[in-house]
Amino acid sequence: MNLLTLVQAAVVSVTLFSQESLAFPQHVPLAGLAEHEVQSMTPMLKAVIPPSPPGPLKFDGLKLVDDSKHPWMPLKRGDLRGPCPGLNTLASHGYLPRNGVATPSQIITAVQEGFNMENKLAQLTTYFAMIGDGNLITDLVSIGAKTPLTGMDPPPPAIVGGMHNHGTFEGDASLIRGDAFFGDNHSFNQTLFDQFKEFSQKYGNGFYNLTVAAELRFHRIQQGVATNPQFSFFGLRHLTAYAEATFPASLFVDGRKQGRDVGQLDMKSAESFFKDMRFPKGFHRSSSPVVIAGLGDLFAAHPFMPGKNNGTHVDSFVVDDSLGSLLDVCSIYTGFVSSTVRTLYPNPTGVLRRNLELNLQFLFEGLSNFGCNQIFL
Ligand code: HEM
Ligand SMILES: *[C@@H]1O[C@H](CO)[C@@H](O)[C@H](O)[C@H]1NC(C)=O
Ligand SMILES: *[C@@H]1O[C@H](CO)[C@@H](O)[C@H](O)[C@H]1NC(C)=O
Ligand SMILES: *[C@@H]1O[C@H](CO)[C@@H](O)[C@H](O)[C@H]1NC(C)=O
Ligand SMILES: CC(=O)N[C@H]1CO[C@H](CO)[C@@H](O)[C@@H]1O
Repeated sequence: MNLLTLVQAAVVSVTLFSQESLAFPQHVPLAGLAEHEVQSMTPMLKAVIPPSPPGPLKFDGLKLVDDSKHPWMPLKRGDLRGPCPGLNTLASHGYLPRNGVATPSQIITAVQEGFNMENKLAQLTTYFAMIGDGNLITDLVSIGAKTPLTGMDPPPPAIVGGMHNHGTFEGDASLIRGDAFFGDNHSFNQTLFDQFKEFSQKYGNGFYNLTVAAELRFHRIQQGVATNPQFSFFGLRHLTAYAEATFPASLFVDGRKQGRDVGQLDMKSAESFFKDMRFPKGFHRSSSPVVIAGLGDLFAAHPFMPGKNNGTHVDSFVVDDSLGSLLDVCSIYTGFVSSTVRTLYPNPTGVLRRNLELNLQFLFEGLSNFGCNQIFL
């Protein structure tokens, strides 16, 4: 994003709407801004103290979630959707605000309620995204930057930022979305979805399961190395890329499935989530809280270490685990806080600093199962 333009736009909007600070989009990320840029934006932001994240569900069993209180609705002008098919679906059913802008607490509540994602996993994932892509002063993050709607007149406004910022959480080698290098890092890509179906046919007898996930995950990495000179598979992305590949086999499978059908996602349901951002009709969430299962097996099937192509040439991949690797989740956390966060927020002061510290605390608490050493700013 062009930071200068953003700050100039901010200054113009404060001049034009001096009584209306909320005219300025409150979810614009602050990551990557210089101290003076944050300062010129701060008066336009409604500062809050971020609350502690919600705990586990009271009832965490099987439940119809495609219910009458949460009807699917098509996108309206200005609604934001992004690279996560899970969050997109939750927004289109009203488990998240339908405009796609939410607080971390709303996201944690929604992924638990709608998909039965386990509490600590939800907390960890959400705060990685919030710290990387959200507005820490207002406690808001957008699940994407731009609505994928086409053919609207006038075209929807392009708002910078949110979860399809490239390189913080969103990254290369996604299963059904292209790499940012190719110009579109967020839209559903039919060619890639056809490949998803082809792999599900070949390795899963028509269903996506963890065997398919291992093969497709590896194949998308190889495609990136071979076609994208800027291919980056590094730090947090090493963990998220493998973790996300397991989600369709766990979170997108109807919780009523039993026996051999558990962990097998049919292609009609897959298309409903990925393409239409919609629960299959009558969808029931998982019958128990979902943790990342099978991550070790997925990696072991085709171990691929973190690293990058060199920026100018394909097939120039060099291993680089200086920001950690999923072999040790704590190393990813340490790399994220001590390097990524310090680069994104070079000199946080005032409310930004207080809120960053609180968000880092919530992130760390999300890791409580891993026994990592806490890193402070
Ligand atoms: C807990 C909060 C969550 C956050 C902050 C989050 C965020 C994201 C982001 C930023 C991406 C893009 C990464 C990339 O591929 O470049 C992503 C991908 C993905 N997410 Fe989520 N997500 C969350 C929960 C969920 C849930 C509950 C599900 C499933 C029900 C889910 C399923 C997926 C899948 C399958 C992908 C990979 C898409 C692909 O490879 O094309 N996520 N998520
Ligand atoms: C979808 O992905 C394929 C394979 O990476 C690519 O060739 C194509 O240009 C992409 N399509 C769009 C519409 O971005
Ligand atoms: C995936 O499906 C294939 C074909 O039915 C099967 O051989 C394999 O064991 C399944 N893998 C898992 C993890 O369920
Ligand atoms: C990238 O790698 C290629 C060989 O794979 C090399 O010719 C090129 O000079 C390298 N570029 C940089 C910027 O290191
Ligand atoms: C940095 C990057 O590549 N991000 C791009 C993601 O996709 C949107 C929409 O195409 C672009 O505006 C961003 O520049």
